[in-house]
Amino acid sequence: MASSLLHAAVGVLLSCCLSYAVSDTGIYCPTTCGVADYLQKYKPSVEADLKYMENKLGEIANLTKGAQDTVQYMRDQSVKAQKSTPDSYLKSSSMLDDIIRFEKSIVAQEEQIYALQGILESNSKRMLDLKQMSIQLEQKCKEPCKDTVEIQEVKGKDCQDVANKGGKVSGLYFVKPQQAAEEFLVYCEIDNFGNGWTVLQRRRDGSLDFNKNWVQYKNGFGHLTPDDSTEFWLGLEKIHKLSTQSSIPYVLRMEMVDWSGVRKYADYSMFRVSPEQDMYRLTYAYYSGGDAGDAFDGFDFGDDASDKFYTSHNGMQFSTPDKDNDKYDGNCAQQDGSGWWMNRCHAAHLNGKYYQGGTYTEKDAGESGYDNGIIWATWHSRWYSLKETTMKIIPINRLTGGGQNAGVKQFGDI
Ligand SMILES: [Ca+2]
Repeated sequence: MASSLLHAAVGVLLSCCLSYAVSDTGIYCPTTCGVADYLQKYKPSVEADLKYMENKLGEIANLTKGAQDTVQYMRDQSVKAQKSTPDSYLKSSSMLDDIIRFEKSIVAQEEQIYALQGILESNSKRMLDLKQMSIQLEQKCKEPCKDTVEIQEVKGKDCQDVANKGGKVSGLYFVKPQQAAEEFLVYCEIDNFGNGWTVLQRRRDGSLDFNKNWVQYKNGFGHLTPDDSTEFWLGLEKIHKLSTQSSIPYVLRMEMVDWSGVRKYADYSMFRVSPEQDMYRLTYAYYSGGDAGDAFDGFDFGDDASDKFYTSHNGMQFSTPDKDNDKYDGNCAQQDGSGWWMNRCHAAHLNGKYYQGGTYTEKDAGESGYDNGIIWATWHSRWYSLKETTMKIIPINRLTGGGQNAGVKQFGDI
């Protein structure tokens, strides 16, 4: 018990958290400091266990000592008896039998004593190991506690606010939108011009499965890292709180990289996501620029005259495999295995399935056979899945007067 707890504790302590999980419940995984606190909390009970074991070992040692004394006493008595017994009596067979039996029992007792001594030694060794581990842990816990994941100290209501308040580097920051009950962690992309982008979504390498349910899309999933190396969906509730907090509207920028390394973007002004009662509906005023084309406005795939109308996204509610809010008889999100502002179904789909290499087929798309990749139809075909994406927002006034280009340059740093 004591040893297994200690082993586990050492293991946890040494494998520190390198990133923050955006979990279903919105709880982040513990930091190194958190683990240290946990160890401190359980230290007294572990020490009590150790003390208890030490006492028990002491008792065993005493018992063994007692047995040794008894054997010694019996040996002494035997010698004495041999010396004081007349020869005639020794010849008596019954007396000899007694002595032989007596000697045998001494041998048996000695064997038991050896066995006990063996156990005692191995227990003492274990005790020593435990004590050493305990000392190691104590020293570790006395070291000044520093989180492995670096979180910047500046806070704000979004990343632009953070940048305005002196946040100079990209990384993890706590933000608290005006209507939010609690602050939460975000990745802020801050460039040399003082632009502070709040990142909502990140695809990099397909390491994160985007086939999630309503609650997961609501609360967010994946991991945030200070070096922006991991995939995540920040969560609709946070996106709603961020995008609707200010009288200054936001621009949503979709940044994408294809498998040839080409980077393109599309900007949408006055981006907002409505509250959950309205199923986190997407609205924006207009496509305000970019070289990736306006896929959010739908795309004429050539299948049907109404293609463009039914693949536009402005005004759509959010759908997940378990919550169908789309304009289709079936369930787009279920067919595609993703959450998105589905129409019937899409021309832009950045939460789609990750396909290594980009090109995929109806067969690859599985049972439904529909295009379910990471799609931006005004740039690449719907049977081409993009390599990297970023969805991020910034107050609209930052993009007037050259800020826009600065943002694109910043993207080149990845
Ligand atoms: Ca439907």
